[in-house]
Amino acid sequence: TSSLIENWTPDPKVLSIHETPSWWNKAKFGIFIHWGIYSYPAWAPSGTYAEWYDWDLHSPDSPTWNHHLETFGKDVVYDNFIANFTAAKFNASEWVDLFDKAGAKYFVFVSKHHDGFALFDTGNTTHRSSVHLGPKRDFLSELLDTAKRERPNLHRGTYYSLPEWYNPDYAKYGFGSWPGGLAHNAFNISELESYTGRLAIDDYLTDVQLPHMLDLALKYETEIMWCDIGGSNRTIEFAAQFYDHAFKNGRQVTINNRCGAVPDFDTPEYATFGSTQTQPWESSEGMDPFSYGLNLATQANQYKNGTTIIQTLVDIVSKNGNFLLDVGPTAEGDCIYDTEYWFPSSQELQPEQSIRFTTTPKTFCIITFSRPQNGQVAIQKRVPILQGDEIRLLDPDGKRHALKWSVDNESGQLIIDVSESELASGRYSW
Ligand code: FUL
Repeated sequence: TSSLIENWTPDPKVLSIHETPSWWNKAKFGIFIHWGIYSYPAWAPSGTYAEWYDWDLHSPDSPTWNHHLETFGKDVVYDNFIANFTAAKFNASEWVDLFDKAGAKYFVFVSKHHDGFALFDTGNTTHRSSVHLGPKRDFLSELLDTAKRERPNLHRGTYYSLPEWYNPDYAKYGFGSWPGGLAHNAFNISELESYTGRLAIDDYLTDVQLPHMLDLALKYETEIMWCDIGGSNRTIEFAAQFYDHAFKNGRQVTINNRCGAVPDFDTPEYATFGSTQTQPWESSEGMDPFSYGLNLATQANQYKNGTTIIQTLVDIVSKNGNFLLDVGPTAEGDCIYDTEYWFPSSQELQPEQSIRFTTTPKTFCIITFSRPQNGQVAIQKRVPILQGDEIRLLDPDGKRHALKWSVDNESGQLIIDVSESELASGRYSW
């Protein structure tokens, strides 16, 4: 693939030929981790992101503002929560073990969100990090080193927010309605005073953003640069060095579409496409109905259950996408990894039946979301099954059951008889 080209130059035309590596195309399922200062207050009104706590705190009389006053009082500012972010129980081995058991092939760790608090060593660009403040630990290196050592097949990615909401050094690049450090918080305490860990620098892009991104790529050796927001950036310079370094070290890496330039893949958020896409894409969402960061206001029964998660994964994979889930579910099945989407897609065939298809060079996979009625699975249109092919039930324990099947000559409908299978006996739960 294009990842194998050497001598990348900071030229958008050259960089635009880069594409997602084959490991990423095959991986299908990843875990996204939103974790930071916001994990302590961990609160948002239903339907909004809890990792936006500090933003919502700047909106007088908002639900978050009122919640904050009642819970913590007006003298507590967001940066006071750095002391509460102790991460005392963090154990990188347990995390990578859980990702692996959940069936994930990669993970994306939020290394710095819009609040500007980094979970990696920001050296002397800023001291607003978990290495300089609070727990005094480099969580990114703990996680990536452990994954490299203990789960070498698990690919490692980093989310990085290009802008920072309240960093005064970002102000001149102000992005949309983002104040870039000019705002005061809801209690009228100057963020200039409370933006802990900021050092004197000349230019945010040159002295903070680009060095951070290069550190993530060259020192921490991230395999996915998952930027957020875009806006002003030095991504062209970054990408050339990122790809060159990876090539020299025999690795294949990728960047998403939020770095402001030269994207490899799209990133719909809490959303999926209605049909197959020929461009690579990855949909992300939390297990929470509408938050990536932990939201204590969400009830346990509101979280997505295993069935929903697996059906979302199957739906996305059948349309040529990857699924990046914000916490760890259990997922099984070898009709997911290393597969390709089948064109024409399942959706154009039988939306009402909730049947999805994926393929490998040797196998055509038919996945149904609901228990077959009358002991039969009926596929309305022609699918690539030929006389002499065997259709088998895929069993999570690895056993294989051959099923009887026939094709109606006139309609071309494929009828699979599942009446004598474990599928009909109810051993599978839906
Ligand atoms: C968005 C952010 O604003 C959200 O908080 C979250 O990180 C999501 C993945 O990207 O743009």
